[in-house]
Amino acid sequence: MRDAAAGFLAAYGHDATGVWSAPGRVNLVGEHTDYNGGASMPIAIDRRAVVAASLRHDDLVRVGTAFADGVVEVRIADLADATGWSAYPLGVLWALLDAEGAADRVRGLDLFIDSDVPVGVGVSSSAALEAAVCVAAVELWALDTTREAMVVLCQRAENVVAGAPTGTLDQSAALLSHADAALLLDFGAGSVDVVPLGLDAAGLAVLVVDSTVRHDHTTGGYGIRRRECEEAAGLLGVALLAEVPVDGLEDAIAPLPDALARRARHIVTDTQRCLDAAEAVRSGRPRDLGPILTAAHASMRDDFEASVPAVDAAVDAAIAAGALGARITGGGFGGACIALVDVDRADAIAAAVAERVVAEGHPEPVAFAVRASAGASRADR
Ligand code: GAF
Repeated sequence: MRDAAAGFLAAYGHDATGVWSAPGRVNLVGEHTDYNGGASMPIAIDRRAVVAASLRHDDLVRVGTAFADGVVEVRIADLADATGWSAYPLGVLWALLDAEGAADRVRGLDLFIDSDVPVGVGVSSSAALEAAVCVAAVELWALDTTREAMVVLCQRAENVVAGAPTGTLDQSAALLSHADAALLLDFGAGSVDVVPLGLDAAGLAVLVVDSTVRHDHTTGGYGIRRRECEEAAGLLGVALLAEVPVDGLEDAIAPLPDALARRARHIVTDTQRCLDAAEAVRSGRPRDLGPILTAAHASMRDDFEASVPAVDAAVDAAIAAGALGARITGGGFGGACIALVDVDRADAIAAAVAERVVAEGHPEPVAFAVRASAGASRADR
Protein backbone atom coordinates (compact mmCIF):
# COMPACT_ATOMS: atom_id res chain seq x y z
CA MET A 1 0.00 0.00 0.00
CA ARG A 2 2.83 2.38 0.87
CA ASP A 3 4.64 1.49 -2.36
CA ALA A 4 1.57 2.24 -4.48
CA ALA A 5 1.03 5.58 -2.72
CA ALA A 6 4.73 6.46 -3.11
CA GLY A 7 4.67 5.40 -6.77
CA PHE A 8 1.63 7.61 -7.33
CA LEU A 9 3.38 10.60 -5.73
CA ALA A 10 6.51 10.05 -7.82
CA ALA A 11 4.51 9.68 -11.06
CA TYR A 12 2.06 12.56 -10.65
CA GLY A 13 3.66 14.95 -8.11
CA HIS A 14 0.79 14.90 -5.60
CA ASP A 15 -0.77 12.46 -3.13
CA ALA A 16 -3.50 10.02 -4.17
CA THR A 17 -7.02 10.47 -2.78
CA GLY A 18 -7.09 6.86 -1.67
CA VAL A 19 -5.64 3.37 -2.03
CA TRP A 20 -7.69 0.30 -2.94
CA SER A 21 -6.64 -3.34 -3.16
CA ALA A 22 -7.87 -6.74 -4.32
CA PRO A 23 -6.49 -10.25 -3.85
CA GLY A 24 -5.28 -12.98 -6.14
CA ARG A 25 -6.96 -16.33 -5.70
CA VAL A 26 -6.27 -20.00 -5.35
CA ASN A 27 -8.99 -22.28 -6.62
CA LEU A 28 -9.37 -25.22 -4.25
CA VAL A 29 -11.43 -27.26 -6.70
CA GLY A 30 -13.73 -26.79 -9.73
CA GLU A 31 -11.62 -25.90 -12.76
CA HIS A 32 -12.94 -24.67 -16.14
CA THR A 33 -16.39 -25.14 -14.65
CA ASP A 34 -17.27 -21.44 -14.64
CA TYR A 35 -17.96 -21.10 -18.36
CA ASN A 36 -19.66 -24.53 -18.29
CA GLY A 37 -22.28 -23.63 -15.66
CA GLY A 38 -20.68 -25.86 -13.00
CA ALA A 39 -19.21 -25.03 -9.57
CA SER A 40 -15.90 -23.83 -8.13
CA MET A 41 -14.54 -23.34 -4.63
CA PRO A 42 -11.87 -20.61 -4.58
CA ILE A 43 -10.19 -18.70 -1.76
CA ALA A 44 -8.78 -15.20 -2.07
CA ILE A 45 -5.12 -15.18 -1.02
CA ASP A 46 -2.97 -12.82 1.02
CA ARG A 47 -1.28 -11.39 -2.10
CA ARG A 48 -2.90 -8.25 -3.46
CA ALA A 49 -2.93 -5.79 -6.32
CA VAL A 50 -3.00 -2.25 -4.96
CA VAL A 51 -4.08 0.90 -6.79
CA ALA A 52 -3.56 4.46 -5.59
CA ALA A 53 -5.99 6.77 -7.36
CA SER A 54 -7.34 10.32 -7.67
CA LEU A 55 -9.94 12.12 -9.76
CA ARG A 56 -8.69 14.59 -12.36
CA HIS A 57 -10.36 17.77 -13.62
CA ASP A 58 -10.42 16.77 -17.30
CA ASP A 59 -11.25 13.65 -19.36
CA LEU A 60 -7.77 12.12 -19.31
CA VAL A 61 -6.99 8.77 -17.65
CA ARG A 62 -3.36 8.17 -16.73
CA VAL A 63 -2.12 4.83 -15.41
CA GLY A 64 1.36 3.99 -14.19
CA THR A 65 2.65 0.83 -12.57
CA ALA A 66 5.61 -0.46 -10.63
CA PHE A 67 6.11 -3.28 -13.16
CA ALA A 68 6.41 -1.29 -16.43
CA ASP A 69 8.13 1.97 -17.33
CA GLY A 70 6.22 5.10 -18.19
CA VAL A 71 2.66 6.30 -17.73
CA VAL A 72 -0.06 5.38 -20.25
CA GLU A 73 -2.41 8.29 -21.07
CA VAL A 74 -5.76 7.96 -22.81
CA ARG A 75 -8.98 10.01 -23.15
CA ILE A 76 -12.09 8.48 -21.57
CA ALA A 77 -13.61 8.14 -25.06
CA ASP A 78 -10.65 5.98 -26.16
CA LEU A 79 -10.44 3.57 -23.19
CA ALA A 80 -11.47 0.53 -25.27
CA ASP A 81 -8.42 0.93 -27.51
CA ALA A 82 -5.97 0.07 -24.70
CA THR A 83 -3.34 -2.58 -25.42
CA GLY A 84 -0.65 -4.47 -23.48
CA TRP A 85 -0.75 -4.50 -19.66
CA SER A 86 -2.84 -1.31 -19.57
CA ALA A 87 -5.71 -3.17 -21.32
CA TYR A 88 -6.60 -4.67 -17.92
CA PRO A 89 -7.07 -1.47 -15.86
CA LEU A 90 -8.31 0.67 -18.77
CA GLY A 91 -10.59 -2.11 -20.01
CA VAL A 92 -12.26 -2.19 -16.59
CA LEU A 93 -12.89 1.56 -16.72
CA TRP A 94 -14.35 1.19 -20.22
CA ALA A 95 -16.63 -1.69 -19.19
CA LEU A 96 -17.78 0.19 -16.08
CA LEU A 97 -18.61 3.43 -17.90
CA ASP A 98 -20.24 1.53 -20.75
CA ALA A 99 -22.50 -0.42 -18.37
CA GLU A 100 -23.41 2.63 -16.31
CA GLY A 101 -23.83 4.89 -19.36
CA ALA A 102 -21.62 7.32 -17.50
CA ALA A 103 -18.77 8.09 -19.91
CA ASP A 104 -19.86 11.69 -20.55
CA ARG A 105 -20.52 12.64 -16.93
CA VAL A 106 -17.34 11.51 -15.13
CA ARG A 107 -13.93 13.12 -14.86
CA GLY A 108 -10.63 11.42 -15.64
CA LEU A 109 -8.47 9.50 -13.19
CA ASP A 110 -4.82 9.19 -12.24
CA LEU A 111 -3.95 5.61 -11.21
CA PHE A 112 -0.78 3.94 -9.99
CA ILE A 113 -0.73 0.15 -9.62
CA ASP A 114 1.52 -2.13 -7.61
CA SER A 115 1.03 -5.82 -6.86
CA ASP A 116 2.59 -8.75 -5.08
CA VAL A 117 0.37 -11.28 -6.86
CA PRO A 118 2.79 -13.27 -9.03
CA VAL A 119 2.06 -13.10 -12.77
CA GLY A 120 1.58 -16.23 -14.91
CA VAL A 121 1.42 -18.56 -11.90
CA GLY A 122 -2.31 -19.27 -12.06
CA VAL A 123 -3.27 -17.20 -9.01
CA SER A 124 -5.18 -14.53 -10.96
CA SER A 125 -2.91 -11.53 -10.99
CA SER A 126 -5.08 -10.02 -13.73
CA ALA A 127 -8.38 -10.36 -11.85
CA ALA A 128 -6.74 -8.84 -8.76
CA LEU A 129 -5.69 -5.83 -10.81
CA GLU A 130 -9.10 -5.53 -12.47
CA ALA A 131 -10.95 -5.72 -9.15
CA ALA A 132 -8.70 -3.18 -7.41
CA VAL A 133 -9.18 -0.68 -10.25
CA CYS A 134 -12.92 -1.37 -10.35
CA VAL A 135 -13.58 -0.67 -6.65
CA ALA A 136 -11.40 2.46 -6.82
CA ALA A 137 -13.24 3.83 -9.86
CA VAL A 138 -16.69 2.98 -8.52
CA GLU A 139 -15.94 4.93 -5.33
CA LEU A 140 -14.24 7.91 -7.01
CA TRP A 141 -16.97 8.17 -9.67
CA ALA A 142 -19.69 7.67 -7.00
CA LEU A 143 -21.39 4.88 -9.00
CA ASP A 144 -23.92 2.44 -7.48
CA THR A 145 -22.38 -0.64 -9.11
CA THR A 146 -22.85 -3.77 -6.97
CA ARG A 147 -20.05 -6.26 -6.34
CA GLU A 148 -21.92 -8.84 -8.41
CA ALA A 149 -22.11 -6.41 -11.33
CA MET A 150 -18.40 -5.61 -10.93
CA VAL A 151 -17.61 -9.32 -11.34
CA VAL A 152 -19.25 -9.31 -14.78
CA LEU A 153 -17.72 -5.97 -15.79
CA CYS A 154 -14.22 -7.11 -14.93
CA GLN A 155 -14.80 -10.33 -16.88
CA ARG A 156 -16.04 -8.26 -19.83
CA ALA A 157 -12.88 -6.15 -19.71
CA GLU A 158 -10.75 -9.27 -19.76
CA ASN A 159 -12.77 -10.87 -22.60
CA VAL A 160 -13.21 -7.84 -24.83
CA VAL A 161 -10.25 -5.54 -24.21
CA ALA A 162 -7.53 -7.95 -23.06
CA GLY A 163 -8.81 -10.75 -25.35
CA ALA A 164 -8.79 -13.67 -22.86
CA PRO A 165 -11.99 -15.81 -23.17
CA THR A 166 -12.28 -16.43 -19.42
CA GLY A 167 -15.26 -17.01 -17.10
CA THR A 168 -16.11 -15.26 -13.81
CA LEU A 169 -14.28 -17.49 -11.31
CA ASP A 170 -11.31 -15.21 -10.71
CA GLN A 171 -13.25 -11.95 -10.52
CA SER A 172 -15.76 -13.56 -8.11
CA ALA A 173 -12.92 -14.56 -5.80
CA ALA A 174 -11.27 -11.13 -6.00
CA LEU A 175 -14.49 -9.21 -5.31
CA LEU A 176 -16.66 -11.46 -3.11
CA SER A 177 -14.30 -13.41 -0.81
CA HIS A 178 -14.22 -13.39 2.99
CA ALA A 179 -11.25 -14.02 5.31
CA ASP A 180 -10.78 -17.61 6.53
CA ALA A 181 -13.42 -18.87 4.12
CA ALA A 182 -13.83 -20.30 0.64
CA LEU A 183 -16.62 -19.37 -1.75
CA LEU A 184 -18.86 -22.06 -3.17
CA LEU A 185 -19.74 -20.60 -6.56
CA ASP A 186 -22.56 -22.25 -8.50
CA PHE A 187 -22.31 -20.72 -11.96
CA GLY A 188 -25.42 -22.52 -13.16
CA ALA A 189 -27.67 -21.25 -10.37
CA GLY A 190 -25.73 -17.98 -10.02
CA SER A 191 -25.38 -18.53 -6.26
CA VAL A 192 -22.45 -17.57 -4.03
CA ASP A 193 -22.12 -19.25 -0.60
CA VAL A 194 -19.44 -18.44 1.96
CA VAL A 195 -17.91 -21.64 3.38
CA PRO A 196 -15.80 -21.04 6.55
CA LEU A 197 -12.73 -23.26 6.23
CA GLY A 198 -11.30 -23.67 9.72
CA LEU A 199 -7.87 -24.58 8.32
CA ASP A 200 -5.93 -22.83 11.12
CA ALA A 201 -7.93 -24.61 13.80
CA ALA A 202 -7.28 -27.93 12.05
CA GLY A 203 -3.53 -27.19 11.84
CA LEU A 204 -3.66 -27.16 8.05
CA ALA A 205 -2.12 -24.85 5.45
CA VAL A 206 -2.42 -24.37 1.71
CA LEU A 207 0.91 -24.38 -0.06
CA VAL A 208 1.25 -22.96 -3.58
CA VAL A 209 4.04 -24.54 -5.63
CA ASP A 210 4.79 -22.47 -8.74
CA SER A 211 6.29 -24.64 -11.47
CA THR A 212 7.66 -21.46 -13.14
CA VAL A 213 6.25 -22.83 -16.43
CA ARG A 214 4.26 -19.83 -17.66
CA HIS A 215 0.78 -19.83 -19.21
CA ASP A 216 -1.16 -17.17 -21.10
CA HIS A 217 -4.95 -17.49 -21.40
CA THR A 218 -5.15 -15.01 -24.29
CA THR A 219 -3.57 -17.66 -26.52
CA GLY A 220 -3.45 -21.44 -26.83
CA GLY A 221 -4.99 -24.17 -24.73
CA TYR A 222 -7.57 -22.24 -22.71
CA GLY A 223 -9.54 -21.13 -25.76
CA ILE A 224 -9.24 -24.57 -27.36
CA ARG A 225 -10.67 -26.26 -24.25
CA ARG A 226 -13.49 -23.74 -24.13
CA ARG A 227 -14.45 -24.51 -27.74
CA GLU A 228 -14.24 -28.27 -27.08
CA CYS A 229 -16.63 -27.90 -24.14
CA GLU A 230 -19.07 -25.94 -26.30
CA GLU A 231 -18.85 -28.59 -29.00
CA ALA A 232 -19.45 -31.41 -26.49
CA ALA A 233 -22.43 -29.57 -25.02
CA GLY A 234 -23.86 -29.06 -28.50
CA LEU A 235 -23.52 -32.76 -29.34
CA LEU A 236 -25.17 -33.70 -26.04
CA GLY A 237 -28.02 -31.25 -26.60
CA VAL A 238 -27.38 -29.17 -23.46
CA ALA A 239 -26.64 -25.46 -23.27
CA LEU A 240 -23.79 -25.97 -20.79
CA LEU A 241 -21.87 -29.16 -19.96
CA ALA A 242 -22.57 -29.04 -16.22
CA GLU A 243 -26.24 -29.68 -17.00
CA VAL A 244 -25.30 -33.33 -17.66
CA PRO A 245 -26.21 -35.23 -14.44
CA VAL A 246 -23.39 -37.02 -12.61
CA ASP A 247 -25.66 -40.06 -12.23
CA GLY A 248 -25.50 -41.95 -15.51
CA LEU A 249 -22.60 -39.77 -16.71
CA GLU A 250 -20.70 -42.53 -18.52
CA ASP A 251 -23.75 -43.57 -20.53
CA ALA A 252 -24.54 -39.96 -21.36
CA ILE A 253 -21.07 -39.17 -22.72
CA ALA A 254 -20.50 -42.53 -24.44
CA PRO A 255 -21.61 -41.26 -27.89
CA LEU A 256 -19.04 -38.41 -27.85
CA PRO A 257 -15.61 -38.65 -29.51
CA ASP A 258 -13.11 -39.73 -26.84
CA ALA A 259 -11.49 -36.34 -26.19
CA LEU A 260 -14.84 -34.55 -25.90
CA ALA A 261 -16.18 -37.27 -23.58
CA ARG A 262 -13.20 -36.72 -21.30
CA ARG A 263 -13.69 -32.93 -21.30
CA ALA A 264 -17.34 -33.47 -20.33
CA ARG A 265 -16.41 -35.99 -17.64
CA HIS A 266 -14.01 -33.49 -16.09
CA ILE A 267 -16.60 -30.71 -15.94
CA VAL A 268 -19.34 -32.87 -14.42
CA THR A 269 -17.12 -34.70 -11.91
CA ASP A 270 -15.24 -31.54 -10.87
CA THR A 271 -18.55 -29.83 -10.15
CA GLN A 272 -19.53 -32.80 -7.98
CA ARG A 273 -16.12 -32.59 -6.23
CA CYS A 274 -16.91 -28.98 -5.28
CA LEU A 275 -20.13 -30.06 -3.60
CA ASP A 276 -18.25 -32.88 -1.83
CA ALA A 277 -15.50 -30.46 -0.73
CA ALA A 278 -17.99 -27.96 0.67
CA GLU A 279 -19.81 -30.75 2.50
CA ALA A 280 -16.54 -32.04 4.01
CA VAL A 281 -15.57 -28.60 5.30
CA ARG A 282 -19.05 -27.76 6.60
CA SER A 283 -19.09 -31.08 8.47
CA GLY A 284 -15.82 -30.22 10.23
CA ARG A 285 -13.72 -32.62 8.12
CA PRO A 286 -11.25 -30.28 6.34
CA ARG A 287 -8.65 -33.07 6.08
CA ASP A 288 -11.05 -34.85 3.73
CA LEU A 289 -10.30 -32.13 1.18
CA GLY A 290 -7.00 -33.90 0.51
CA PRO A 291 -8.22 -36.87 -1.56
CA ILE A 292 -10.72 -34.62 -3.34
CA LEU A 293 -7.88 -32.35 -4.48
CA THR A 294 -5.82 -35.27 -5.70
CA ALA A 295 -8.74 -36.72 -7.65
CA ALA A 296 -9.35 -33.27 -9.16
CA HIS A 297 -5.73 -33.19 -10.34
CA ALA A 298 -6.06 -36.55 -12.08
CA SER A 299 -9.16 -35.20 -13.81
CA MET A 300 -7.36 -32.03 -15.02
CA ARG A 301 -4.36 -34.10 -16.14
CA ASP A 302 -6.08 -37.07 -17.82
CA ASP A 303 -9.56 -35.92 -18.83
CA PHE A 304 -9.13 -32.18 -19.40
CA GLU A 305 -5.47 -32.49 -20.45
CA ALA A 306 -4.65 -29.05 -19.06
CA SER A 307 -1.70 -29.94 -16.84
CA VAL A 308 2.00 -29.96 -17.74
CA PRO A 309 4.74 -32.41 -16.65
CA ALA A 310 6.40 -29.96 -14.25
CA VAL A 311 3.13 -29.46 -12.34
CA ASP A 312 2.35 -33.20 -12.39
CA ALA A 313 5.79 -33.80 -10.90
CA ALA A 314 5.16 -31.25 -8.13
CA VAL A 315 1.78 -32.83 -7.32
CA ASP A 316 3.28 -36.33 -7.11
CA ALA A 317 6.22 -35.07 -5.05
CA ALA A 318 3.96 -33.21 -2.61
CA ILE A 319 1.84 -36.30 -1.99
CA ALA A 320 4.94 -38.49 -1.64
CA ALA A 321 6.30 -35.99 0.93
CA GLY A 322 3.15 -36.19 3.06
CA ALA A 323 0.68 -33.64 1.66
CA LEU A 324 -2.95 -34.65 2.28
CA GLY A 325 -3.71 -33.88 -1.35
CA ALA A 326 -2.50 -31.73 -4.23
CA ARG A 327 -3.71 -30.46 -7.58
CA ILE A 328 -3.01 -27.99 -10.34
CA THR A 329 -4.85 -24.72 -9.67
CA GLY A 330 -6.23 -22.22 -12.20
CA GLY A 331 -6.61 -22.58 -15.94
CA GLY A 332 -3.58 -24.84 -16.34
CA PHE A 333 -1.13 -25.22 -19.25
CA GLY A 334 1.58 -24.19 -16.79
CA GLY A 335 1.34 -22.34 -13.51
CA ALA A 336 1.15 -23.81 -10.05
CA CYS A 337 -0.23 -26.62 -7.95
CA ILE A 338 -1.63 -26.33 -4.46
CA ALA A 339 -0.99 -28.81 -1.69
CA LEU A 340 -3.01 -29.21 1.50
CA VAL A 341 -0.47 -29.83 4.25
CA ASP A 342 -0.14 -30.04 8.01
CA VAL A 343 1.18 -26.61 8.90
CA ASP A 344 4.16 -28.00 10.82
CA ARG A 345 5.17 -30.04 7.74
CA ALA A 346 4.86 -27.19 5.23
CA ASP A 347 8.55 -26.26 5.02
CA ALA A 348 9.72 -29.87 4.83
CA ILE A 349 7.19 -30.69 2.11
CA ALA A 350 8.17 -27.59 0.10
CA ALA A 351 11.85 -28.58 0.29
CA ALA A 352 11.16 -32.20 -0.64
CA VAL A 353 9.05 -31.13 -3.62
CA ALA A 354 11.77 -28.81 -4.92
CA GLU A 355 14.42 -31.52 -4.59
CA ARG A 356 12.40 -34.19 -6.39
CA VAL A 357 11.07 -31.93 -9.15
CA VAL A 358 14.59 -30.71 -9.97
CA ALA A 359 15.92 -34.27 -9.83
CA GLU A 360 13.29 -35.18 -12.46
CA GLY A 361 14.67 -32.50 -14.78
CA HIS A 362 12.13 -29.69 -14.30
CA PRO A 363 12.86 -26.07 -13.33
CA GLU A 364 13.19 -25.40 -9.59
CA PRO A 365 9.69 -24.57 -8.28
CA VAL A 366 8.90 -21.69 -5.94
CA ALA A 367 6.67 -22.51 -2.95
CA PHE A 368 4.73 -20.14 -0.71
CA ALA A 369 1.93 -20.64 1.80
CA VAL A 370 -1.31 -18.68 1.42
CA ARG A 371 -4.10 -17.73 3.81
CA ALA A 372 -7.75 -17.39 2.87
CA SER A 373 -8.28 -13.62 2.75
CA ALA A 374 -10.94 -10.97 2.18
CA GLY A 375 -11.92 -9.59 -1.20
CA ALA A 376 -11.39 -6.12 -2.68
CA SER A 377 -11.56 -3.16 -0.33
CA ARG A 378 -10.30 0.35 0.29
CA ALA A 379 -6.91 -0.14 1.89
CA ASP A 380 -6.22 3.22 3.52
CA ARG A 381 -9.10 3.30 6.02
C1 GAF B 1 -8.72 -19.02 -15.57
C2 GAF B 1 -9.97 -18.26 -15.98
F1 GAF B 1 -9.74 -16.91 -15.90
C3 GAF B 1 -11.18 -18.62 -15.12
O1 GAF B 1 -12.33 -17.98 -15.64
C4 GAF B 1 -11.37 -20.12 -15.04
O2 GAF B 1 -11.95 -20.63 -16.22
C5 GAF B 1 -10.05 -20.81 -14.70
O3 GAF B 1 -9.00 -20.42 -15.58
C6 GAF B 1 -10.18 -22.31 -14.77
O4 GAF B 1 -11.00 -22.77 -13.76
O5 GAF B 1 -8.28 -18.63 -14.31
